[in-house]
This record gives sequence, structure tokens and C-alpha cells, in this order.
Amino acid sequence: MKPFAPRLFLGTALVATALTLTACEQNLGKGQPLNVVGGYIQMAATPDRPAVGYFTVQGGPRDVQLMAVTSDLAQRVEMHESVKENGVVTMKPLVSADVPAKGKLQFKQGGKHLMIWNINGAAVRAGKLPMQFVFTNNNNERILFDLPIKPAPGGEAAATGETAMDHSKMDHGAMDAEKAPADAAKK
Ligand SMILES: [Cu+2]
Repeated sequence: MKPFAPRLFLGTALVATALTLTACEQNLGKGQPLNVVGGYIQMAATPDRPAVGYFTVQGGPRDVQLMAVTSDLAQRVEMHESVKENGVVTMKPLVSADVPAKGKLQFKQGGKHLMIWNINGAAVRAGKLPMQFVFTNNNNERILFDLPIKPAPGGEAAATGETAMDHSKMDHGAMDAEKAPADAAKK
């Protein structure tokens, strides 16, 4: 029987810890929890271009950071920020984005945005892409949220929207650079 004693003790300690955390969370939990509260994906005018994603995160009781957004049904998802320098808009990859306590983080047109490559056709037909939002709190809390997918804009919208300013000019340069040597080697 002796071997069980330490285990029982450990078990009791874990339960006590869990209760303490729960009480603590409840105190902090008055007000809104951290959550993803809306957004959408805009398909690009041509399939070889990345789609653009926008969304809003509602801050919880603590400051946290959004570390990544991922999807099993897209080849690649990156967080970017549009920055105007000397009148020229360029985009930079974002490593993380702050979500202030009780505040808001917005990925929106002309600012922070997601670039999403090769969304699975079934997801496009279903009109939504299941995504995971990964945060720094609670050992990397993951919030699941389906972003609705809007078809590519037509006409004027295509010429003025973010998708148009995209990425042909913009240098997702790293990516093009990676491709270039391979293409050169074929010749
Ligand atoms: Cu971008």
C-alpha cells in the first residue's frame, strides 16, 4: 500500500491547484472573455494570388498576444501589416500582434491582414475556412473560428481593394526569391 501514498498526496495537491486557478479565473472573468468575434476572407481575383483575411479579436481580462493563425485547409497563412513609407505602401510579415485586456485587435483593410495561400476547394465551396487563432495565454490557448469566404471582387473593387494592391508588387519577395533559383536551374 505504501507506494500509493505519494500519489494520493500529489493528486490532492493538483486538485487544490485546480480549484485555486478556477477561483482566480472567475474573478478575472467578469467581463468579456478573449474571443474571435468576426471577420471574413476575400478571395483574390485570380487563383494564383493569395486570399486576404480580416477579423476582430475581443480582448479578455489580460493582455495577450496573437502568435499565429493557422488552417488545416490552406497551404499557408501569414500575418502581415501594410505600412506606408514615403508614400509607398509595403507589407511586412508580423510575428505577433497585441490584444490589449478588455480592448480589441483588428485585422482590417489597409492595416494588419492575413494572407492565405491555396485554400482547399471544398472550403471555398462551403463558403468558410476553419481557422485556429493561437495566443500566448494559458499555454497557447487556441480559439477555433470559421471565417466566411467572400468571392473575388469584380470590376472597380478589384482595382482598388487590398487584393489588388497585393502582392504582385509586394514582395512576398522572400517567396519569389525562393522560387527564382529553381526556375533558373531549369533553363
Ligand atoms: Cu500581405
